[in-house]
Amino acid sequence: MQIELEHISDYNQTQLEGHQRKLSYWTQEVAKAEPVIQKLIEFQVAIPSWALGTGGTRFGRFPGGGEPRSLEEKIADVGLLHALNRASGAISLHIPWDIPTDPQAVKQLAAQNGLRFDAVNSNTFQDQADQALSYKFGSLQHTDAAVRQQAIDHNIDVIKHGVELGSDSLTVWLSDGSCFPGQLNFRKAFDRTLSSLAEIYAALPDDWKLFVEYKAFEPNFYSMTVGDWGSSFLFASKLGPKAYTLVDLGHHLPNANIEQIVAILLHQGKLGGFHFNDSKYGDDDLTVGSIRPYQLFLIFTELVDGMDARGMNHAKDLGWMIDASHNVKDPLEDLLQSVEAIQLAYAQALLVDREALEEAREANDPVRAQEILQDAFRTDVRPLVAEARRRAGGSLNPLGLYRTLDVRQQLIGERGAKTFATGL
Ligand code: AOS
Ligand code: ZN
Ligand code: ZN
Ligand code: ZN
Repeated sequence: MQIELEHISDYNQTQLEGHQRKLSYWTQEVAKAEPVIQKLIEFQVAIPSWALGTGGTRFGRFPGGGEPRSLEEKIADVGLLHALNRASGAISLHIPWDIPTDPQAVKQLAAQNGLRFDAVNSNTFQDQADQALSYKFGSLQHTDAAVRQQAIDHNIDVIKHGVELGSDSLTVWLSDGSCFPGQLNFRKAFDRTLSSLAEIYAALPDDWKLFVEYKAFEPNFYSMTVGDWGSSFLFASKLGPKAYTLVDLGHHLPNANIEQIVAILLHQGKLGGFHFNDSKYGDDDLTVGSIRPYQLFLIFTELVDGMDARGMNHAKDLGWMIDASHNVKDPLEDLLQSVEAIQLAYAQALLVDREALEEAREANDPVRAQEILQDAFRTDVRPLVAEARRRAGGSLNPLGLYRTLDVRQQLIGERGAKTFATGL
């Protein structure tokens, strides 16, 4: 299945009149609209290789068919997304689920699809068939030095795979922790994790970054060794300048003020990247923006403000990635929705009148401050996002074209109705 340029242009032609009508408001506001459109065109969100299939839940899995069966097919899927929205130009791989047999060929395939390789992810939360020692009681924190060494070696191997593909960052997410009070010596677990991470850090190429991802709970439900931004920040600070905290939106205790966390990390130069998703209760799986779009907007407002304050490039200086899992939706449709939600929040954040906001803050005027933020949040920026896509060569309505072309049915025809994508 390929999405041809003429598919895009024919479909866009059918949408053009309506699009231009919606865009006409912005033709009066060109000074505001143009910079937003330009920034949107540059902004790319990486797709994780493990989100292309139906992961299901621990209770069951209801595969939708036509899922990618190999790394090549995963790249092809991300290529489809990128052809539709021109905003998914990167893929994040997971080792060992995605070990390339022929890295050169894989690199070439990605390039043909207009994709680059985002952060590579290690896996010490499962035991692999050929593995000597078990991670049942942790990996980098383990009481047994041999288990720690095995996990360190794995991470170094992941870096090597990443180097071959042209990736420039490693994300370490650890399931390490404990299930019951008393099980773990917190101080020893911290020290062991730190010294293991230091060995991985030492193996990083000069231009690489190490992202330390935190998670409040799951799969360990009593304690997680990298359980919050504080511990991640500590690890990253002690490791050195190439280590950063990675924020996964779904990894906080309920109602955490994520925008404040983001603001402080960014202010300290220690925010490295993002895993976008949404959650209602304690999950980390739902479509971005499906539950708390205002929170997403507030986070982006801090991101834009904090990055500008540090002179950072929005498109390049942080790792932007989706991390979600699918149960009842077509994963590709869900990912299109997630990317769009991210773009909308980003565009709205770009519209915030930050000068006026700062004045309201200095004048202790919370009403005015709230009005300024909500004014941006309540602006319909969908025409701007669509226009950015159109100018970049994508579809005015990616989901609409995906359905018009019956992409899933085509993939089922090519790959079969019963497919199993490796991953969560
Ligand atoms: C787990 O909850 C984390 O979000 C990880 O970032 C990710 O889902 C995992 O590494 C995928 O294997
Ligand atoms: Zn390997
Ligand atoms: Zn994550
Ligand atoms: Zn997660």
